[in-house]
Amino acid sequence: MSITEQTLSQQAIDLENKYGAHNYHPLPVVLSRGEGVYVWDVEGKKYYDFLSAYSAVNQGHCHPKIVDAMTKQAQTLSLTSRAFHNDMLGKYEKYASEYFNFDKLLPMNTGAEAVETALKICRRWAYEKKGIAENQAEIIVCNNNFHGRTTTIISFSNDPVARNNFGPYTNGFIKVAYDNLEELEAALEGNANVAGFLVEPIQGEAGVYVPAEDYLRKAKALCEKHNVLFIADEVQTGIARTGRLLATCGNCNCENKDCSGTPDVKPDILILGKAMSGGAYPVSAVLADDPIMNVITPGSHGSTFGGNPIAAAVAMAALDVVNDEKLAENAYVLGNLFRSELNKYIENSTICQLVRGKGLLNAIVINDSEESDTAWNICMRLRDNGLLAKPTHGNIIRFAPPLVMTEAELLDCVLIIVKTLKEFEV
Ligand code: IF1
Repeated sequence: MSITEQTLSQQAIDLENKYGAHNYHPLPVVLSRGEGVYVWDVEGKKYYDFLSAYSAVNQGHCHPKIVDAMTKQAQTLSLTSRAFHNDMLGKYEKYASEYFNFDKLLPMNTGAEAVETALKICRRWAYEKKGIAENQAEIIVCNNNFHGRTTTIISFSNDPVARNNFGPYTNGFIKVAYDNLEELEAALEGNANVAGFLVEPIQGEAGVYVPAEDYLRKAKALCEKHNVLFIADEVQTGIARTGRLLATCGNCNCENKDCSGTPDVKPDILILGKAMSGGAYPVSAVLADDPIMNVITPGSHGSTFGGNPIAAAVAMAALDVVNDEKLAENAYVLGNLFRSELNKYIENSTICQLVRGKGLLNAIVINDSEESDTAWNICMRLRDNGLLAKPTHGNIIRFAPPLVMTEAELLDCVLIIVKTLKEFEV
């Protein structure tokens, strides 16, 4: 790397530091191009992307079909607001509703907005359908959840970094332990004011925590028993990431061999974001059947950009790619390969304790305290060795490559990861 090239990266970092709010602590790498599973920095160095923009880029960077749909629509009609109809929205709503097997879709832009939308739908349903008294509705959430950054959503977070000094907080939430049916049942039992249960099928931010095999199905059954809406936040787990179209898999149209034996869980409200657009554009959505979605009436909810023609065109292309390229199946096969290959190394490793995950949403646990900087240092070395990943919660490193990866590429990545971990063995 020459001195002038070095300044390119540093210049970009300095600009962000001086003029940007300091709400992130990025790995020091400045990217300027992406294609498929690869990204390049401003110095031209090529990396495997093992974050995929937090699972937004499942279809790979700059997928030509998605880029093509986006540019064509951008040249035709970009935004009308919902004050008028546009000729793309209905097509997209039909396409996505059928794709995920729900009656209706409500379009938003970011994941947090979609979560907020689901909470509002749930509360309305509680008052207008379930008959809960005004302002008494409660929604059960899980400890260590991550659902976004709005004031209401952080109100039910227990992460002090996300929450502190942003009060006063929104009321009406009950916390239970994740992957714990007894606590869920206790919270439902004898409380007629519970309207919903909001859950991540796999907790991402908590460190890719996969619940017991029957947790979601039994949690859904408990919700049904108590007339409570089961709300699945699949912003991160959805769209083929975990080896199935959805981690809850209400209407699985992927072609996994293992799906037949696995019970389906159809959420009452499904929340999607991120990979709905393959990372090309902010597209999120809430899906539900008519008896629930129809509580939303004109003027009660909306968004200037939600359901705009570009978003509609992009999302249809992005969902097409998931089917055309069998991404759920690829994530399933490569995920199993990834964990089994890493486990061969972990058996005799002192630095890495464990790999866990589903499909291509995985994490390794580094054998050091949560406060140590070992995981960060490993990510810096992975970067030097051509692979980009980021620690979550101190000693955990998340691995979530684009789902368009080939087996040969995945094995190459395993070599890089193992080689890097070896440099940290004590
Ligand atoms: C950031 C984590 C991932 C999400 C679920 C809603 C949202 C997210 C299950 C909100 C967002 C992000 C946002 C990102 C970090 C990130 C993340 F590390 F925090 F946990 F993906 F793993 N529901 N997840 O995971 O979606 O409003 O951001 O579109 O930088 O905060 P959003």
